[in-house]
Amino acid sequence: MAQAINWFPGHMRKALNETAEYLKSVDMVFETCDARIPFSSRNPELDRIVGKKPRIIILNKADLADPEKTDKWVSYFRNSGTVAIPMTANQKKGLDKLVSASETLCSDMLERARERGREGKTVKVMVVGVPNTGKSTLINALAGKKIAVTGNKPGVTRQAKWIRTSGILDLMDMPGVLWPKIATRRCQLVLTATGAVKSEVTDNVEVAYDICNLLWKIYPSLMEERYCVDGEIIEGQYDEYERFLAMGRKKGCLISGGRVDEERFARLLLDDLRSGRIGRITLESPDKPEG
Ligand SMILES: Nc1nc2c(ncn2[C@@H]2O[C@H](COP(=O)(O)OP(=O)(O)OP(=O)(O)O)[C@@H](O)[C@H]2O)c(=O)[nH]1
Ligand SMILES: [Mg+2]
Repeated sequence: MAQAINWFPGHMRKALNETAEYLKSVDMVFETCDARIPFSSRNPELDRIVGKKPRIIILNKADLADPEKTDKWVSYFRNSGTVAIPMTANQKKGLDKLVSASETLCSDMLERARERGREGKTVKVMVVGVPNTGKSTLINALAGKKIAVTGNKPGVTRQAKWIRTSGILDLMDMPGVLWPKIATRRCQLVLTATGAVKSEVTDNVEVAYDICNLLWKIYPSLMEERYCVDGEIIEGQYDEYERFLAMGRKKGCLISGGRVDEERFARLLLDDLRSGRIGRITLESPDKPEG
């Protein structure tokens, strides 16, 4: 990305400090990540802070991800000793599995509480993760009502907030956080393209162009289907920039003189990707996490 992006604004540092502080008073952590990028959407700073506290990884937005790769990620996490559950929080899919996995993970604690006569002991869960991965949506789904504010952009939740459910879980909604040094350009790209970074601070054309090239490598047939109805744009026939322009032309993103409106096409492509119109895609595999 050409311009300098502050990946870690002040409110995220504050939220990360609060995570460390509040962690002491919770029993368990739900860490949401984006099922399309389970590697890049896990925050190493959060991982360090959460440490050995019982946690469940939630592969959210599973409806947008490639199901075969999601299965591979679940096995990968299982083999490394962590429970991971695919979820589509906005359709309430995966909730039962999550609740029963939480009960299993906290069964000793609940048993000890029962022995001491505390039948109604709840499990206190802190919900953390990078921005826009569906933390607040998940909490609303578990609570069965819209209490937490949600939104189709990163940075919606700004303050920690406890939300009770009618079941055994009490949930703390946390603001989404990134980390100061996002090591690779690829990681920056996929976080931006999937919507974890504010689009106002990024260059849409640059992000769309780079993600477009990546998608052509990983999912050529989905790209061909969505953008080249008559098979005119075939990989190899154009160089990458010509292909990008040809796709824009095909979608009718033109300005006077017949030139391609790159900004308009970039927004269209990013919107297609974020809303699943290209198809179910996962940009990272456990055996090759960085693609
Ligand atoms: N397709 C899809 N969209 C989802 C899913 N879960 C949440 N969303 C959408 O993702 C967007 C972000 O959801 P939020 O719950 O606000 O995300 P958040 O993690 O709380 O975001 P911050 O508070 O900004 O960190 C909203 O538009 C939700 O409707 C899902 O499983 N699938
Ligand atoms: Mg939120």
